[in-house]
Amino acid sequence: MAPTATELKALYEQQGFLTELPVLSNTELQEARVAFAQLEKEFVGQEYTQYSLHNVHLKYDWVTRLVKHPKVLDVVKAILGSDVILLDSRFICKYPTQPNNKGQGGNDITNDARKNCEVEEGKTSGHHGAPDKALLPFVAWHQDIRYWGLDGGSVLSVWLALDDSNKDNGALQVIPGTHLSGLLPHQSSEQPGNMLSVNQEIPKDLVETQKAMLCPLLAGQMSVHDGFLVHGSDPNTSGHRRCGFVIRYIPTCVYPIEDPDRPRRFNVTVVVSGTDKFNHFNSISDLV
Ligand SMILES: O=C(O)CCC(=O)C(=O)O
Repeated sequence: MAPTATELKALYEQQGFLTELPVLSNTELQEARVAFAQLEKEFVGQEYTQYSLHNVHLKYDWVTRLVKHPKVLDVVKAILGSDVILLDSRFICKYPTQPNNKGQGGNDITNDARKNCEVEEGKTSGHHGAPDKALLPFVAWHQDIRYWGLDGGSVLSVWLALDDSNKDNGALQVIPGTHLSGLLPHQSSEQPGNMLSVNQEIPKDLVETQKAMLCPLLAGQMSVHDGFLVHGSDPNTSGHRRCGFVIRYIPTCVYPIEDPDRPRRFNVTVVVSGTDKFNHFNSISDLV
């Protein structure tokens, strides 16, 4: 039996995340994967599609449908309440670094990926033709709230899988319960390959990696996590793409902090459920 909204909220508040939540039907998943493959053709080169497809829900109807998907919003509302703002969205794609002989459509290693691996190999001491893991894209341990600079509540991130996501292709990892630890210090990562926009990471001695939990997903499922939850992900060392669509939502009571070191701009906020009594953001009127 599917958990009730109250059960989902209680579990989220206890662990700081939920995982393996079903969202897309087979047809919806297929549509999304075909449409994403189209974007990969349009924006030739993985440099772009791995992290730069940012807020494209404003441009493509199929992405708009994802950020407003009833199964996504049902979970978001169960946790945040009925008045919800969509803050941001981004595709995060880790491309294969090994050949995939099975041939699985969008998951196939592309010629670009092969070329990238060869370039990396040339630079590294990787042996047996394998790229050096230390140079591959990964996501350093961090808390989303540090990046967003919000107060009065937290941000909720949805991680919606377009591909199966597992240990080998670098699924999301979380440290359960850390959403209750408050804001931890962040620094610039010294390890090359951190995909995060401002290269932030929590110093290693503050992360209890022995408590880390992998969140594998089947394509079409999502996980959700709290902005204070410590999370990250390892490189993709497999022959399969790992593409996720990350959507950030906030309750309308949340507001931006004044941070002279890094002023933030919130240009695309939009109320996706209920009403906004607070008007902390200059939200756009609606999505198409
Ligand atoms: O895609 C990943 O591996 C990390 C995603 C992430 O950091 C996030 O959703 O906040």
